Amino acid sequence: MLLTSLLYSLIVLSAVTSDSVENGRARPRQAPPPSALPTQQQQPALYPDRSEPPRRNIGDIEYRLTRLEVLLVEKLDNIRNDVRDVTRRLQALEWQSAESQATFDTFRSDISRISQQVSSPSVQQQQPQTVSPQLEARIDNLGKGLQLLVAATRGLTSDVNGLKRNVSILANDTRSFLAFTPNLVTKQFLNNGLLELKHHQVQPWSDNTCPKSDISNNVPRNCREVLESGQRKSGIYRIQPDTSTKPFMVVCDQLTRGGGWTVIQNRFDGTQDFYQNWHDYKHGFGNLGGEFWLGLDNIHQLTGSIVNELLIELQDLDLESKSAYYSAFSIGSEVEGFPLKVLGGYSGDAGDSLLYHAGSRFSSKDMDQDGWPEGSCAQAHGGAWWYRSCDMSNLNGKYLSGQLPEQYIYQGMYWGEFRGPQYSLNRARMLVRPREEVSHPLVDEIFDKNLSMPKTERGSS
Ligand SMILES: [Ca+2]
Repeated sequence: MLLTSLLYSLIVLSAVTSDSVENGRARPRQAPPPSALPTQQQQPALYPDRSEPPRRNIGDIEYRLTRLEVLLVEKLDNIRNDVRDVTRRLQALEWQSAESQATFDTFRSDISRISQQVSSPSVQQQQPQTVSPQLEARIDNLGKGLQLLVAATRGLTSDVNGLKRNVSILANDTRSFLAFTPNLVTKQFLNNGLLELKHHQVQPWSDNTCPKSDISNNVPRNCREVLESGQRKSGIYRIQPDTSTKPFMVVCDQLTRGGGWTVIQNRFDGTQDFYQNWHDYKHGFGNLGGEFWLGLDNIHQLTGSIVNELLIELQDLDLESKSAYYSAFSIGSEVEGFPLKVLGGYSGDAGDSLLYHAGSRFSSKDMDQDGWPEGSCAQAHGGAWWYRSCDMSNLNGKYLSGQLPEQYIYQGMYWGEFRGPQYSLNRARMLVRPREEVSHPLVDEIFDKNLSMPKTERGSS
């Protein structure tokens, strides 16, 4: 019965998707192959009701995703508890079995001793009348006890063997489940799908809700649109994302990796102090022609409603350059704490030192939203970042240049996987760009079945 419940747990888990919960840290996942995707029949709850407004559906899907994640964690805990329970029982049974074997051996030696006494001629001759019935009764009792013991031992042995079999089946199931896990649809993938959905929803509604950007002044929404409009030179441009109430200036990089990048952070000589307060990090600071931080509000406008990719370029004092690329990147709103809400799969040669921060809210020296209850990571490490408790990267840290004394560890503008936390880099640049349209059977299915949005309208504007 125990095994049945465990297998049931595994089956339930197979229907649930989530990031790995190992070490409490999220891991990036590649989008699964189409064959590994659950069919619509397996996950009907993910598809919102066609009659409801799309935005409410997205909220509903997000809510369900969170619930699925919670369910997964609970199920994993249950499985761990069950495995512990089975192991305990197994040990108890083995101990009982050994004890029974010992008792059995004692009985056997008792019987053989008594048998010798009975068969001994001297005993038979000396007390043939009185001893014989007592001994017979005792032998009889011992024999019965022995039979019971043998039966009990056999039962115990078969129980132990059965349990061993169950445990080995469970171990196999767990192994195959873990092997299958990477193929499941991940929460990350669904989040990307949701962001994509939001992106697509903007167009049919823009006539009513966002007429300013598209119709009145025709300002490009991001550097990618600047590039598509024929502006192929890198430089400062005016853009206005759909959700922004007014246009703002940004630096567009139209050369790197095909161009279309909006630079959100740039540091290369230390002239701009980055140890700023919340207000500055929210609105941005510095000089677009030099070192600057674009501002969390603007970064949220750029990445909050369409799927962006993130490119981080780094250089050390030996002028060795490395980069880290993340296939998806989104910053939540101020109300949410400007969290690093979405971070897609990493690639590059700098190493991944940002995934650790995924999901964390942004903290500055005067706004502690980190995961360190006893102190402020921003104050301790001299920066402002999506600190957890605390960091594996700190690109808004102090501009200290090169290898640092022990007491400055974690405080420089560092990237853990590149030169470690005791090395302050020479250059750092962060760029975002709307991603090419995501095409995936699941996303397509969500569009086709629930939005009833003609495909021809999607590519327009
Ligand atoms: Ca804290």
